[in-house]
Amino acid sequence: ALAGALRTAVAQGAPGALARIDDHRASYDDHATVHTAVEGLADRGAGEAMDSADRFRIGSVTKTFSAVVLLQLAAEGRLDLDASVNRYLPGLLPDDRITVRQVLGHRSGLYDYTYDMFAQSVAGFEAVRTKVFTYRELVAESLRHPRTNAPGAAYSYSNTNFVVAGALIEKLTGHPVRTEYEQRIIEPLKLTDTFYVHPDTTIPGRHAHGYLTPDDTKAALVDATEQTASWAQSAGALISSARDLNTFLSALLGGRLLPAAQLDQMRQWLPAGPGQAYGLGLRRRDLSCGVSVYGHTGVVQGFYTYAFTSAGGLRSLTALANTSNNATVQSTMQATLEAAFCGKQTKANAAAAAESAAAVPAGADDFGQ
Ligand code: REX
Repeated sequence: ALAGALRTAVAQGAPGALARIDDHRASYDDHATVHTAVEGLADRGAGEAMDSADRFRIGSVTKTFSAVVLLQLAAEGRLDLDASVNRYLPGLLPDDRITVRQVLGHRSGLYDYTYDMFAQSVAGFEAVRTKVFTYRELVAESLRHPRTNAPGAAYSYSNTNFVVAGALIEKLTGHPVRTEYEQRIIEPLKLTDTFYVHPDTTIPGRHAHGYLTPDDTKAALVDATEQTASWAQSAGALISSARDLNTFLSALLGGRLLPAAQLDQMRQWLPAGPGQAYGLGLRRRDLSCGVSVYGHTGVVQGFYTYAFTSAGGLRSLTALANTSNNATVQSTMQATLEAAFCGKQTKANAAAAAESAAAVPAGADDFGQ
């Protein structure tokens, strides 16, 4: 089923696709069974096939890394989630009522500046490909628009929130976000494929190229691999691999990155569309078989990422298609979640799913395995 989803994505216009499942039996110390699938090309120019170890731009999966750093700072007593952002960054936001928790849960009402920036997908991308922004410049872009809601009143997904998160990390620690990602997550988990190179434009080592689909679908794909990703920074500029994202999410949901109290805060869910909920920098997807999975999606020019794990982190899936701005491919890639966590639909597992759905009311918190 996983390979079938990747084949469909390539038939629908992605040059290539990859997926990797890490499956632990009873505990993280078990040797994981690894399943991989690949389809199509990593590099159209060189005619190089996709490899499941290829690195790529993970887009908003970066938000989960940023949230982990801030929740560790909360655990250390250096940050109060319910304090005003302006307490730490005086004058950054136009409303003192906006809290850190609202920012991490996309409930601040701060407009997403990327709507304007990428209204025209290719021209918008080329205009920022080599630009370097400060956090304050990106927040200023957002503030040209009215807020989408009063602080805390509604969920409204916005990159601006995680630009604020990056500014908070740098203010509280006195270090660039890169140092905090490295010291708190990348080095302890030995994520040797994970890099924050901003404002450098290249992906180190063997990687998939990313191909942006123009709005005029008859036009040729645009190789968008090389960019500063400065428009995204702490909201979306990390580079990683399927192996590293699986390790990261297994560690997070397995309780090895945050104390229980902060992991619980991260999993305070609010509805975010049908079958979806958002915590703090963490998405929940409720699958057709009654299983819920935890992680994030990512979209940067040329790369669609899905990275999710089971409730206790024992089974993780990362899937990538190396195109973007192609809604058909994006929804096909969602099928990798169904394939990895629900498997082929049979009468037996449909019955098990119904039983599990009856035991856990929809939308209820489901901490633990
Ligand atoms: C920017 C435009 C997309 C992409 C964006 N990405 O906001 C963030 C992210 C970092 O990953 N968010 C997604 C471009 C939603 C997530 O959380 O999964 N689109 C493209 C356009 C549209 O240019 N005109 O598809 O490459």
